[in-house]
Amino acid sequence: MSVERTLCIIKPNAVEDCNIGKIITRYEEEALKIAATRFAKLSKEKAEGFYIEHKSRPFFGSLIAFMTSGPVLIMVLEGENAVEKNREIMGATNPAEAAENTLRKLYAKSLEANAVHGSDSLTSAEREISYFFEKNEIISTH
Ligand code: IDP
Ligand code: MG
Repeated sequence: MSVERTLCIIKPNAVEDCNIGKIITRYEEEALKIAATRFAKLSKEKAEGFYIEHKSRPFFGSLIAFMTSGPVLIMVLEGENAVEKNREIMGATNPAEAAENTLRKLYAKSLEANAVHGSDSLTSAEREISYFFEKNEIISTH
């Protein structure tokens, strides 16, 4: 295992429901530390670029409307095996299929409003981190 960085977004439903604190606490308990963060309301263009891989999917328009519906907390998380670890902590995309005690099981409202985003590979993590943060905004925790 090695120290990795992954991109996490606390999505609008979890911000609206005041679950930011509980979600960050969970990451800290699991040894994923914040290396960069920004509170933002995404523009349509920024959200579309972020989810570009899903552009042809039927849910794309609705997903962009949801992701721009309210503020989000964007974070770079750093720690051992961070990419896979965050996917485990988040749980399955569909909260109905997410394991007990995962963030999506605990805080999702629906398949779309599923509380958190996490990069799905190291390659995605690199793209997603540089999509939101300049190098000098990321502060190594290790
Ligand atoms: P992931 O977030 O677990 O990586 P992806 O397949 O990359 O899942 O989908 C990106 C996001 O799009 C999901 O987190 C969810 O918010 C939304 N989404 C995925 N599939 C559907 C769907 O079938 N209907 C509505 N929204 C969806
Ligand atoms: Mg994904």
